Order: sequence, then C-alpha cells, then structure tokens
Amino acid sequence: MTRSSNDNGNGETHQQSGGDVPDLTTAQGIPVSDNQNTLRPGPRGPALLEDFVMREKIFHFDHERIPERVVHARGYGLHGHFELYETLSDLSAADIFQRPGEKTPVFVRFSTVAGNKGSADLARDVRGFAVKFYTQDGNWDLVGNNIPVFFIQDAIKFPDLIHAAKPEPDRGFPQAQTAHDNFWDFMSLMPESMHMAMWIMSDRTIPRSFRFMEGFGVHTFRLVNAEGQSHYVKFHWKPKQGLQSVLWDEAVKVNGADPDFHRRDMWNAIEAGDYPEWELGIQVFDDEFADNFEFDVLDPTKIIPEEQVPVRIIGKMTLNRLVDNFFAETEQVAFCTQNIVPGIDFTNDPLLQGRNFSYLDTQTKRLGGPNFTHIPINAPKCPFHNFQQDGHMAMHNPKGRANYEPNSWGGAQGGPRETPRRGFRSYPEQVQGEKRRLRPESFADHYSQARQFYLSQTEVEQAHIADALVFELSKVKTVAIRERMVSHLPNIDEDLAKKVCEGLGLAKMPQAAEPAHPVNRNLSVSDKLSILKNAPDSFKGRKIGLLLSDGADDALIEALMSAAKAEGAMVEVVAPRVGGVTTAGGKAIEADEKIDGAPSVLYDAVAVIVSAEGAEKLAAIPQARQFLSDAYAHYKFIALGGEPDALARAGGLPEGGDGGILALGGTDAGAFVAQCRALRFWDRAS
Ligand code: HDD
Repeated sequence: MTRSSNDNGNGETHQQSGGDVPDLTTAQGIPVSDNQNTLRPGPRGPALLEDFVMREKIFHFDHERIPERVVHARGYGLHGHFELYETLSDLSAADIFQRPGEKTPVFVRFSTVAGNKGSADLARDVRGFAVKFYTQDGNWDLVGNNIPVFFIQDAIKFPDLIHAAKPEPDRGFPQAQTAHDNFWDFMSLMPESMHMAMWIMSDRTIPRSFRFMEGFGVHTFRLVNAEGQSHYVKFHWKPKQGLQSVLWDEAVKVNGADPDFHRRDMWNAIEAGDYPEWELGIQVFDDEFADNFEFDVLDPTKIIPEEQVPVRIIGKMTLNRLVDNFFAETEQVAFCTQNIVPGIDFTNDPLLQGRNFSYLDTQTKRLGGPNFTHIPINAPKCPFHNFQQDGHMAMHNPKGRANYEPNSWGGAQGGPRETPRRGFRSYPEQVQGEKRRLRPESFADHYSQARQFYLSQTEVEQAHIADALVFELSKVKTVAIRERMVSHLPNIDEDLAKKVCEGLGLAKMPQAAEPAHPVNRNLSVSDKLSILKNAPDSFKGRKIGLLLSDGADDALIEALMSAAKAEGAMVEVVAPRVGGVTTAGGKAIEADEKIDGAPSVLYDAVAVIVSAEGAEKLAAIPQARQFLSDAYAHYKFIALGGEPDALARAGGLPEGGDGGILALGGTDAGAFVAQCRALRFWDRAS
C-alpha cells in the first residue's frame, strides 16, 4: 500500500499549507507536493535520479557545515548597545566617542578558546570577549579576552601555542583541556607565558557566567584626536553584575550536568529581562608614562595596574537581545582586530600586528570568500561605498558604469570618492631601525608581574592557583615537564613553588629557572586583580535551587520566592518528579527540574523545604543527598525549612550546622537571601 504525502503512517495528518502557513518549495521556488517520499517506480522500486526535490534537499544538507573557528570555536553571541557617558573629543576623534547619551548598536560573542564547537562550557580556559561596534564611521571590533594579558609576546608563536593547547595530534585528545603534556611542555619552555600561567590557573578561567566576568582589549592602542594628537589607551569591560567564578570541582560536575551552562545562563537572563551590563573603562597615558613605566607598554604579557593608571569609566554596554538564528549571527560573525575607525589606532605591539593579518585570512576561508562582509551580521550599519566587486556570493552589486577610480564620469555616476576630511589616517609615528628578527630587551622581565598577580590574591584564591597547578601537572605524564614547570615557580613565589612541589610529590624542589631579567619582588599588590576582593554586594541575577517534597510548608515556600524576587534572584524548583509536589496546603507546584538533572552545582545557593516524610524519602535518593553534600563542600549557603533533619543527616551536614546553614523559620527568607550576597561561606574552607 502506498502512503499519501500527508499521512505519517500513524493515521495523523500533517499540517497543510494555506492561510498563514506558506507553501513548501525548493530553493528554486518550485512548490513541493510530497516531502515524505522519494520518487520511485513502484512502491518498492529504486530511487529515481530525476527526483530533484530529494536531491536538492540532501545536497543542501550535505553542505550545512562550515569550518569551525581554529580557536574560539565554541561561542555565544548577543545583541545590545553601547551608551557613551561623556564626550572624549579631547582624546579621540572617533565618532562613537563624541556625543554623550548616544547609543551605538553592538554584537558580542563570548567564547572558550581551545575546545571544539561542541565542547563543554566550563572547561578551564580563557574566555573570548569580542565586541563589534556598528559605529557611524564603520565597524570597530574590540576583540578581547576575559584576561588582560596573553601567553606570548609575538604572533609568530601563536600556531605553536594553539597546537600545544589543542588535543595532541597523534591521539586526538584531550578535548578542551590544557591538562596534558604538550601544553605544559610548551609553557614551561616559554618563560614569557608565566604571567598568563598565573591567570589561567586562577578562577578567572572557570567563570560562573559570562555575565560575571571582566573583558580586556589586552593590547595598548592609540586614541587620536581631531588635531592628530595621540594618547595610549587600554580598554577594560567591568561587569555591573560583579565578578564570580565557580570552584574546580563544580566545573567538572557542571560540564556533565549541563554542558551549555554558560549559554543557557545568558539565554535565561535575557529572556527574563535581566539584561547584563558592562561599563567600558579606559586607561589613558602618554609617552612620558610609557617611558617611565617598569615594563614595555607594547608587551602584551604585561598589565598596567589600575593603581598606577586609574580606569576611567566612559560608557556602558547593555546586552538585551538574543540572536534570531545562531548560525547566521553567532557562527558567521567575523571579528577582526584590523577593523578600526578614525580616532583609534594600533600600536607596534607585535602580537597585535600579527593578529591584524590572521583574522581576515582565517575568515576568508571559514566564510568561503571575500564577501563575508555582505552577511548582515558583518555589514556596517552606516552607509558604505567602494569599488570592490564580484567574488563568491556577492550581495552588494553596484549599478552603473564606473568600477574604478579616478574616473571622469562625474556626479553620482562616477561613484564614491576618498574623503580626506573624515577618512582614516594612521598616526604618523616615526619608525626606523635595522630590519632584524629581534625581541626587545624591554620585554625580558617574565616573572615580576606573575608574582604581583599571585600576591594580589586572597588566601583562598592563592590556594586555588596552587591546587589548579597541581591538578594540571598531575595529568602531565612526563616528570621532566612537571619539574621544568615547577622550576619557574620560585621566581614567582617560594611558598607557591613549595605547595606545588609537595602536591605533585616531586622528590625535591627543582632548581629555579634562571630569569632573563632580575625579578622585581617589590611590585605593590593590586586589589583589582582579585575576584574575591571585587565580589558583588548583591545576589541579583543569581540562582537558588529549591528542593521540595510533598507536604512542604506553603508559607515558607512563598516567603523564599518573594525574598528572592525582591533581590532580583531566580529560584528553580527541584523535586523528586518533574510533575512537582503537592504542598501541605494542597497546592500543586510544578518542578523546573527532576532531582537527577539538577545537582546543586547548577545553583549559587540551595534551599530545602520538606515535610518529615518527604525528607525521609529524599534521604533515600543518592542525588538528593549529593544535592546537600555538594552544596556544603562547595561552601554554599544552605537554607533548611520544614522538617529536613533526615535529609540533612543523610547529606552529611554537620550536627548543629555552621554559619552558612540557616534554619528557615517563618521570617528568615529575607535574611537567607541577604546572607547569599556573600556568594560563598568561605569560613567553611578553613
Ligand atoms: Fe585571537 C579568534 C581574542 C591572539 C588569531 N581571538 C579570536 C576570538 C577572540 C580572540 C575573542 C574569537 C572571535 C569570535 O568570537 O569570533 N586572540 C584574542 C586575544 C588575543 C588573541 C585577546 C591576544 C591578545 N589570535 C591571537 C593571535 C592570533 C589570533 C596572536 C594569530 C596570530 N584569533 C585568531 C584567529 C581567530 C581568533 C585564528 C579564530 C577565528 C577567527 O579568528 O575568526 O584568527
């Protein structure tokens, strides 16, 4: 028996076109009568080559994938705007920096670096923080990271760095991890990477959310004003939400429970209207400062501490719109450091100079030709005219005769003309020297700022850096590589070196690596380098996991929900069944998650409101016990409401609790949420 096109075999009929439902067509616009069956002679005959409907459909599907980015493959893009607070006309002629209050559309893509497109969000990794400003003078891309320094000083080392970080080529693993021999072999042979090594071993590489991390332009750029005067500048993004990271044990578990943890977080926040905001800050300095600074401002492995050059806040970016189509926007967006506008300019930072080549080159391959600027997400939103033409997929095809310049056709017919008044001019820096492959002497101090970073952390954060180094180097199989890496640490901090040496069980402390430049052991501590010293004072935008059982107290639930709402926090209901629970008052509350799918690592704090019988039943479920034991181990604030004793015992909470565990009485919900503002009960760690 043959099956009709609109019958799926179960007697159900597909929706037919008509009314608001458009006709299905081929890419050529030919209406399709049957999207279920290939054309064949007789019901059991072979497929006919003539079936252009089937062939075209499969042909297109076969070509759906484009190469993923060679780095930063996994990313998440969002729309928003940048609003200028004050004019910068004294410093820069950039159109975007002229008119306070004016909003410029932006597209931002956050990413991890090493993992494939399908890798997990909470890999220990640098996060990309790339911003495309669609200014009225063309697109400006600030292609930054969530860390203000980089691994290497010269772009020629980038392929080596990335090869070493990615899966080892013979075995094809590990995926999205630096905890392997090749990576630490390379790092330990490159003393210039030691400052970055401290940052990547810190909790900066396991952010709680894209919303809770800083962004940095990394390089020193130039601002150039209308008179042609130049100042140096470093760009900073400061999250209004504050900084927050997870613990390594959480990261490992989150990756299993929700590999999309960061993109889901962003999706949920924007869907809820809780739009994340970052302020744009600039550190501006002149040649005199640059000449007197302890380090070379062209060296991308160095920061300028905020205590030495304060960050001046000049505007705010708000992300408020999800993409309509992930491929069209997030996947096809092409950021490029060479996209710069009049009023901003490059410096001779050798990493930046190399990047200016790499991005355009890789995008031409990834997006299939030179016309990727015609894709809507990449096209400027201001008028643009030039004599570029043809090529694959050309979408902007000017009319008329003139496709060259100069021409004598005149008027509109003659096409666009150069504009000395508005046009981009490079800052006329004096450059001279012998043409040689040289690394400047002024780039030679590799340890002093690594030490400064380490010493600027709180004790908890220093312990995390030591633990991360021990973890990563324990995955390195070659003892000589472990030792070589440890040999750098005494140049950073003796105590750190000792902890890592002991943690690895090395027979003896390796001899300290010989620094190319004496280590400055007296740089001042910079509080801005710590996450915990810059923690938020609000629980806004954070999430409570609320574990309920049947018979839970209605008033307690209600009080917790409203306290969280008043703070701007979210509550997710977790229950033994996704159908939810019936409260003591007989109310049905649906669950957002079944307990198996909602370990407490997904939440910033947890609350349990249960009946005595409910607590007994939950105590018998391993995931419910872990919900509490993990929350406790991760220093989270825990609220216990109703009659939770059986579950609290089974979850291993200490008899009598501690300062981070709050018994939830009738009026305590507000106090609990207020306590959660500290994010973690670190006292439990000591
Ligand atoms: Fe890069 C992508 C950031 C050094 C070569 N880079 C890429 C992205 C970010 C950064 C955020 C993802 C953009 C997106 O979301 O599409 N990269 C940085 C920072 C660096 C840096 C902050 C140091 C300060 N990068 C760097 C060097 C080179 C590259 C030294 C090459 C010499 N980066 C690339 C690339 C990528 C890229 C291969 C991959 C995909 C793409 O460009 O479009 O060209």
